[in-house]
Amino acid sequence: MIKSLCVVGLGYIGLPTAVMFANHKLHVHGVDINEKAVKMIQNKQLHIEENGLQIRMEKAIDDGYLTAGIKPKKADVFIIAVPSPINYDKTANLEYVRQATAAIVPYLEKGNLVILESTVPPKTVENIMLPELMKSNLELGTDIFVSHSPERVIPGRIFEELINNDRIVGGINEESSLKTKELYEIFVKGQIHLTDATTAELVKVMENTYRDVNIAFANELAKMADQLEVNVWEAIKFANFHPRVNVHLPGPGVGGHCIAVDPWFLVELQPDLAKLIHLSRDTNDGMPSYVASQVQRMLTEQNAAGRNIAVFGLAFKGNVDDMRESPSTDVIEELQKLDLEVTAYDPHIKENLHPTQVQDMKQALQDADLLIVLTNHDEFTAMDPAEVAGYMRGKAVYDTKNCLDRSKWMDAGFASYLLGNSK
Ligand code: SAJ
Repeated sequence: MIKSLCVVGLGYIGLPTAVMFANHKLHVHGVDINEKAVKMIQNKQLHIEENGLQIRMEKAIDDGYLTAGIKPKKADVFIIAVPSPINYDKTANLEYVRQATAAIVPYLEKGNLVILESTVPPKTVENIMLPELMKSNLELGTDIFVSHSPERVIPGRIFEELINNDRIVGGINEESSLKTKELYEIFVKGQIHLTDATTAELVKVMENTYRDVNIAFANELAKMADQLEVNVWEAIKFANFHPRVNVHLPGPGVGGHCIAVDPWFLVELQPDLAKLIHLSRDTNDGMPSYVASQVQRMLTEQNAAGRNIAVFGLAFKGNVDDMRESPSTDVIEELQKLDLEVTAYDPHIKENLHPTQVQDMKQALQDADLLIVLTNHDEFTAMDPAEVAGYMRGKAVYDTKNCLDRSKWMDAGFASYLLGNSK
């Protein structure tokens, strides 16, 4: 019977997972090296935003099922949910995973289960975790059990997806898989599929890579459609009516800490084989420069009075407050390389996290010769073109997410451009 849990890493995945188990009456101790985050949690404050997290965390703490600290404690089960980013040279940084594994070794006892939830390159459990766990002098697979069960939730809907998504469990042996399944069955309503650790590692990375390759395909089609003067959004919509076709959507690039990162794990592991994957990464990473070159073309076409660009959208996708790996940062850099003057605005990023950022929409639009929309926030879709026109110098708008109603903008006198439609 599992009674206690130690969760290492209290970020976007670890904290909701810890809270979820605590809400199901398991005694959970959460651990993080970030002392400020730990203090905040101890005071029932959140250091990350997630729907439903505040109320669930308060209940877990008030009921006495959740504690937080900077050091692990003995428990029946250890879950590791730490970051696994890429370095500047696109190689995997597995230091957090190694350090978190090393940190729990002194607390391990016979019968314990250790689960890695972080997304990692195939063979990480085998090559990084197991050598650390062996230092406990406990027999792997008989004294202690080990598995990889990658998180697959989307920020904003974490609790819903934690409960309802299917889960992959890859143990180092069958007993490890079965014990992990028993744990997640406490709250998971989706199916739990059992496999080995390396397969589970590949499955998770494969899912995000599938999306990246598919988006690269859509981006390539968008560039082709620009030249063909076809509306790619309409073409994709029609193609997707076919029962076996699911083309994703183009955009100014791919952001976030998952889809723009995980394919590199495969490229690093098998560079001679992961050719399509590498090309897709390069295609998506090339979108900011393509978008900037289009802006340049539009300014010339419009005989623009100046070179001021209002950039709307700094978050990596619509309706989130997360700027990690956002393509907007790259678009701005590319615009600046063309000697364009950028003022950026994002109603979801409430602190100025970018040097070009202002908090006021009117200020961002002041004297702008062109407005470019990079993120499909609801606030942008709802903008009134007549009001926007009142603040700008030029009347040109470039929508890279197909989130504006073009006829409304044209009625308000705008030259309305759309990525993947040339015009
Ligand atoms: N994007 C496009 N075109 C599309 C879809 C997305 O350009 O058709 C862009 C978005 O604008 C954004 C980026 O891709 O910049 C990534 O956004 P996303 O919504 O596709 O994914 P994430 O990064 O928020 O979450 C993904 C999810 N993975 C899959 O859907 C396969 C999530 O389930 C994972 O748990 C998460 O990665 C993770 O943690 O790995």
